[in-house]
Amino acid sequence: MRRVQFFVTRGVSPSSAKLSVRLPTMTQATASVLPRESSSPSAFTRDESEALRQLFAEQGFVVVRNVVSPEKLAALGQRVGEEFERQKRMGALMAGGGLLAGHLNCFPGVEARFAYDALVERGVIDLVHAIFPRPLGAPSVGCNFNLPKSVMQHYHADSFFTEDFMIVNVAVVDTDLVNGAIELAPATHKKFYKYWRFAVEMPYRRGVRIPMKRGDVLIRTSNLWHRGMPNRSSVPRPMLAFTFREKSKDSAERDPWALNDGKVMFYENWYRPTRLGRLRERTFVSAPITYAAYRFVRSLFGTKGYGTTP
Ligand SMILES: O=C(O)CCC(=O)C(=O)O
Ligand SMILES: [Fe+2]
Repeated sequence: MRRVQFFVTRGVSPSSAKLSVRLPTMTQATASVLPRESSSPSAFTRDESEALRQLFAEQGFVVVRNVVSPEKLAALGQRVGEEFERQKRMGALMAGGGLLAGHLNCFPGVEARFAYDALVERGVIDLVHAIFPRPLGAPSVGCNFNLPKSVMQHYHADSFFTEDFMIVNVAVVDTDLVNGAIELAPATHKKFYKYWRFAVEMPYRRGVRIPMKRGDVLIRTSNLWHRGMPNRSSVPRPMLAFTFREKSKDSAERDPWALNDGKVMFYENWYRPTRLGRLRERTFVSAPITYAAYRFVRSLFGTKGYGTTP
């Protein structure tokens, strides 16, 4: 299936001085660019918020520039990286679970709280609530930890279509085409694609890469198809991920920072750290076409083979 995974790479210009709303076309970058001065902690105006809401409805994501302190993020990235090295040395990491493909999940620890506070202060969290059609619960706190020499992920959505949620990514390092800026397929959140239909209709031909500076924010719906890209640099690429799901009546408020006693933790992403999981992961890393074909066939039958089911 990789044969048909041709994609277009386009940058996103951060140069616009004011809110620019660009709707998706074949030739333009589709990310909204909203640079904000670090000296102005104000939230969005009503007009800005409405414009971003509309843009989000159209393309399934928006980018807000320069939200979180780059200095604090640099220190956080350093700590998370050191913790990864320490756990690796001690043999404390799981076997597989994304380690072979180079895409891990992590909990960035309670020390990442300043990033969430900045999102609140700058009105990003209010915007997320304004965008989502139903009341949202407390956030979950996570992070993608992408290793040097990681491979290209297959295109996927992060949720089953009817169980969509909101994702707020914060770039912890400058992220570009070298260390693997995420690729998004704009507007693919509007339709329920099974993997085979996604492969046949090829909406990824309008795929866009989203380079981000440390402190920039990407807001996206879990229904938007996307893929993590190879990290060809020599250092890991961490990206914070705050996720917001629909508020459920019976769930008690939990402290999202209390996970693992507030300490940094690395855990599986996509592949299970089991024998079968490692087999699948090895198959994907060494023969992505075989694996994509497997997903294609699986998605033809029954309920398997959507975005998140490997
Ligand atoms: O690393 C990235 O840019 C995205 C990773 C991703 O989409 C995932 O692991 O689900
Ligand atoms: Fe994903």
